[in-house]
Amino acid sequence: MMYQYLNGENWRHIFIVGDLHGCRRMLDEQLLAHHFDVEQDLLVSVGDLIDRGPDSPGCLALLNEPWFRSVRGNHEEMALNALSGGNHQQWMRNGGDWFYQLDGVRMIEAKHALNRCREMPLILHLLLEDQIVVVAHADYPGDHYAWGAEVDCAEVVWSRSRIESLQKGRGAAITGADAFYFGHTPLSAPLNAYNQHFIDTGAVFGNRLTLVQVQ
Ligand SMILES: [Mn+2]
Repeated sequence: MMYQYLNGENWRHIFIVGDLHGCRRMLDEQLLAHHFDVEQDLLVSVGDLIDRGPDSPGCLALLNEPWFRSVRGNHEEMALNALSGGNHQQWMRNGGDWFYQLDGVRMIEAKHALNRCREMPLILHLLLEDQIVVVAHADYPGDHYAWGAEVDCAEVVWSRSRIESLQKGRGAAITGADAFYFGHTPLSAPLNAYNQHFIDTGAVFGNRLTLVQVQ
């Protein structure tokens, strides 16, 4: 599934969180600090739940929570490739080593949890009262967004061309939606330019985990 549609009416507050990379405890602290209520609120992740940090299984467990949604990051993509008999080396070299160090039962559990990542959409379309918010891991390729439009999946989870242009002072709004939230590139502070918000603030590298409230 490439696109998933969410209607904000179903929740009180909606937050978007940057790349978790196994930092479950940091997330729980942030949720407390923001008075997140699992009965009424929704948390949306920009993807990369796993790898590099201390608790990838704890972050994968979020996929079982009714108050949680996530798009697919390149780390989920690498894990799914490896589990389908693809490239184990690529995932291991990029922080997937935690999986290979698990003992038998825990590895089987992790495999089940990782398989749930197959259901993750690449793009989340959030319909809020006064705006359309789009969430994807690395980029929405193209200068116009349209629900259901065919886009290059690899670019959605991997591309850094848009943020690199923005960092050089060359950017432009993406039409067709009001705001776009991306992760993927660790920054010292969120980068907000035009209608784009890059919110991976390198939690796993000892910096901060960014949580943004959009409703
Ligand atoms: Mn990434």
